[in-house]
Amino acid sequence: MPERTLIILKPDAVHRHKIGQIIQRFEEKGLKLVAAKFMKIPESLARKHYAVHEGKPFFEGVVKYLSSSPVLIMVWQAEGVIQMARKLMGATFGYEAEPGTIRGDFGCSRGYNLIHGSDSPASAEYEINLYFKPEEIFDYPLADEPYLYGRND
Ligand code: IDP
Ligand code: MG
Repeated sequence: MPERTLIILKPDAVHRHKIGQIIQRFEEKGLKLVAAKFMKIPESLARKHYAVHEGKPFFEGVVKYLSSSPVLIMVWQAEGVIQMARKLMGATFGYEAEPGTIRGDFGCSRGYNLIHGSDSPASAEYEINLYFKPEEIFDYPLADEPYLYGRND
């Protein structure tokens, strides 16, 4: 199975009406959406999501941020999708993210940064399992897959 990554459009993306523009970047890239869910993440689940950051000075703040308001949670699939999504997102905060990236184009805050994306295959697996049951994820052939993912050699 091709690689999968967990993407969350965080509360500020929803409040700032950026959902459509952000999803457009993933679609334009040719990545495949295989699951989606709009929900308010309970604080206990946000703590599990950011467990790797427990004890850091920003931990309580980021848990509060993620669980403060509904978010759009998605799984995107493609070979190499984890790194591709991280490149589309840009550096952690908009004030330092490159123009052309989601965080670089849509914000300059040092706190609110619009989007979460898994940073490794292990964290992708952990994070996808936090939000989705296997039967909530749908793989299917895209009509343009031979052109999107194919080689001609
Ligand atoms: P990432 O989202 O680019 O992977 P991480 O270092 O994994 O960045 O941090 C997770 C989240 O925690 C960030 O997206 C951001 O919302 C928040 N965060 C990280 N570092 C800081 C900080 O120094 N101050 C405030 N919030 C932070
Ligand atoms: Mg991270």
